[in-house]
Amino acid sequence: MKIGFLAMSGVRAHDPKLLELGLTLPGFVQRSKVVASLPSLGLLLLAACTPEGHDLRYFEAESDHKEPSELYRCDLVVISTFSAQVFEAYNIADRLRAAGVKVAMGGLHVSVCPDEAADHADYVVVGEGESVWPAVVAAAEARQRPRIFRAADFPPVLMETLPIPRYDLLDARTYNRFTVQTSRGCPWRCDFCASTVMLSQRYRKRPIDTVVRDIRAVQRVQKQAFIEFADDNTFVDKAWSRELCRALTPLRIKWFTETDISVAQDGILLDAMRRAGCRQILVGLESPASAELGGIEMRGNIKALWAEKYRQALRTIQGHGITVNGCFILGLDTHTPEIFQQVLDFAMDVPLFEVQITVLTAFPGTPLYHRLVQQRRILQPGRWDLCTLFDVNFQPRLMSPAQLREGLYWLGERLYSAECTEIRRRAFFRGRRRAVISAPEGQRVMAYGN
Ligand code: B12
Repeated sequence: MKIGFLAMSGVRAHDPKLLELGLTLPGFVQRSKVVASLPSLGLLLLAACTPEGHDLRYFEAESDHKEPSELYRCDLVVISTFSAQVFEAYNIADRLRAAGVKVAMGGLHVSVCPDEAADHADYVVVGEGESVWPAVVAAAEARQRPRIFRAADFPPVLMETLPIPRYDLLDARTYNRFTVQTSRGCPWRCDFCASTVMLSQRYRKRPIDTVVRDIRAVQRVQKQAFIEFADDNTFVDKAWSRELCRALTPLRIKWFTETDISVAQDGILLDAMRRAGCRQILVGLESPASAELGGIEMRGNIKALWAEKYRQALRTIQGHGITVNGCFILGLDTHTPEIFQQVLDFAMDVPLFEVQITVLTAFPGTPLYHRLVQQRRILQPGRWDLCTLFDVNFQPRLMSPAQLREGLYWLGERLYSAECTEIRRRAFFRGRRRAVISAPEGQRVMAYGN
């Protein structure tokens, strides 16, 4: 069969004012532009799990109606879904099926809404794809009737046996970053999280030599690749993390990852990360003060515990020459309209090299979603296209939706202004010079601002 793997590319947002601001404020769009050119790791892994004898092609569609015409010449098209793009994906799937092409759909969204997806795809897959995928291919080859496949009915996906993603299917010139995974899941389980936890509840690390193997595969398609680890929380296990960094160092790559704030407590690890090419970590701070964070995770309560030390911890990390992209969620149940000023003050005080502000988003399948449905606080139920992290689609507890929206604009305009961005960035480079000069191997350094 000719099998087409279709990734939806680009970023999504609907709020017209935000789009307008995004055009003029580099901070809103800068990271979006960078990440928007990432290929789909999930599809490249599925391609690697495809039984021999098929002709495999990788495609991207920026939106509905932008799907390449070659897709219509495939026997089977595989579409990976996130909530924000799922209606576009359904439209494309409907057109493909009308043209006689079989369609298989999987990914985060359809894993929690399989019955909805069954109206648009021949084969819908719930959960991680690697073990179940060969059975889907066989079903399509035998032109079997539509059905829902559940990963839970197949052998568990083992981190030890993950194949090398088929980076070789990519036209490498299109991408400035490539994703590799070192782990799946996160032990803390925030109630709003709609990431890998939608597929499997367990936190699992990969054998380090297989991570190195995958990076070498990326380097074969693009020598100077920037790597983005598509992890939920890379540095949970500090001893394993130090070992990982030691293994990455000789590869001479530059990389970015997502992790929790506890890396700040391990100066040896921070040094190892820096040496291994870590350029930035993205940390979900969510809110500046402890009182706003209680109970946000279902296990650990680590954000509330760390919040008292957030400033110090962030300065320590940045003092080691690793920039932090600090993420804040606006509209938590504890947030009043004062939160916007508080986030601005916090970001400028640390100061954070990069800041990401998003609005609380109830992705289907999350505990947050169930709570808001029960409390009748979803404004437009079923509008998955508003699950962009930027569009307000719920009734905040201590402010109105309009106040939340206005606050987002207000904060974005200030935080990402040329002046504020310059202040935040300059401080990092000053602090970094000092850290590099004064940091003895493995020791914590005097951080910027102390
Ligand atoms: C890389 C990434 C992107 C890339 C995606 C590149 C691409 N084309 O796929 C880009 C930058 C384009 C992107 C965009 C967006 N993203 Co994003 N992104 C991520 C990130 C960091 C990693 C995803 C990843 O690679 N996972 C690893 C792979 C292996 O897992 P996977 O894709 O789920 O695939 C597995 C299974 O789902 C399954 N599978 C998937 N498809 C199929 C199909 C079949 C047939 C089968 C059998 C199995 C199967 O098998 C795979 C292997 O097990 C996650 C956060 C995170 N830490 O996970 C957010 C995340 C996925 N993104 C998110 C969001 C909200 C967005 C945006 C809406 C943001 C915005 N406002 O624009 C847009 C969506 C627009 C779009 N184009 O789809 C949310 C999605 C939540 C949800 N449930 O929908 C996440 C979880 C982040 C978050 N904060 O919550 N993103």
